[in-house]
Amino acid sequence: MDIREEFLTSYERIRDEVLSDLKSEEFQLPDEIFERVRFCVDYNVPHGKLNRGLTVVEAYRASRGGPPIEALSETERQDAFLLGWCVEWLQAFFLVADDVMDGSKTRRGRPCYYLLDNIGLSAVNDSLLLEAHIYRLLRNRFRGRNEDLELYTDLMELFLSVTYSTEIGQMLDLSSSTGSEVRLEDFTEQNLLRIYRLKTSTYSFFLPVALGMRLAGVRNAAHYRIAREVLLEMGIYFQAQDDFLDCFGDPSVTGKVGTDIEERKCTWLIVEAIKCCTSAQKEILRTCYGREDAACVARVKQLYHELGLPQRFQLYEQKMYEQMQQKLGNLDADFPVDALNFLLKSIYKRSK
Ligand code: GPP
Ligand code: MG
Ligand code: MG
Ligand code: MG
Repeated sequence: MDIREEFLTSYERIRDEVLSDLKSEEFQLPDEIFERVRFCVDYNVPHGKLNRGLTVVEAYRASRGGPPIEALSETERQDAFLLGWCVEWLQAFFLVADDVMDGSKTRRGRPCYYLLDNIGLSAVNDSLLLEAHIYRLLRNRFRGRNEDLELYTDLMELFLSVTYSTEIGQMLDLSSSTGSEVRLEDFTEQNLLRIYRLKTSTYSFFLPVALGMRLAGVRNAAHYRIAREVLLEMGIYFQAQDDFLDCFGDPSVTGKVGTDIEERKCTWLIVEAIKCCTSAQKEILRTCYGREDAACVARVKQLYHELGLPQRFQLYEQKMYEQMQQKLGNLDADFPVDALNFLLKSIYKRSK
């Protein structure tokens, strides 16, 4: 079994650990509600690409000097898998809530959770439940571990602080959609990078690697600082791809239909368009960007084509990839470099 398969196999046991809590004296849940929690978890947690979860495992292995997975003890493996799934749970929490906020229709090739019959806005509470599961799992597994007394609080601290960054990032992401008029002057590179760093890079890139490092016992603050710097940059590249795919990706591959133009989001594409458009083209953007109208959306996409954005994106992607490779090449050997390479490879030229 390879690591991905083994990681996937560990899912049901971890889910049952969360659910068994609900059968205890404390909750005494009726079967119907219990089944609903199970449905929420099964619908939202295990169907992604699993890059974030697997990165925890890879970062743990690399921080331990790169032993093959079979050389780790059962406890070591299960701890790394559990933390990997906690990141997937965090992702599920964010995506359920994000799809409500972005008015999205599909996710991972299926209807968004909030659009299912009998779910609706109770998806908001379900997203909060998914978040709470993370802290139940961490407590069950790590509280009071004698061989590393600070492990539990360090792990909680990481999840809490990263969640806070993401929520602030989401607030910035949503802020361009408010008001009746589009504010093209807000679509600057500086704003874009701040949104990317906060809403995506921190939880998708820094968190999985930091968890793996911490589980392996890395305590040197400078190591986390340097890893953070490289990882935040990788996340910027990743979110630029996400923005590109929102407009130009194939929904049958990405599993989601884009809403960024209608939702008036600050994206890589709009920032790039504003950098290179004429004042006449800018007027088209002022009239058409951020409108819930198919003809306006089509006009914006056409303009993106006229400005050669798909080609510009290819150049950007190549430049970022080379820059990242160089940065990884310059890292000290005692960094989890293999895990960072794994991450970079898994996102380079991605189509989903
Ligand atoms: C990605 O934005 C960012 C998130 C999913 C973080 C959401 C944060 C919350 C606090 C809810 P996106 O909207 O571009 O993602 P997608 O394209 O997958 O909808
Ligand atoms: Mg969003
Ligand atoms: Mg979204
Ligand atoms: Mg997106």
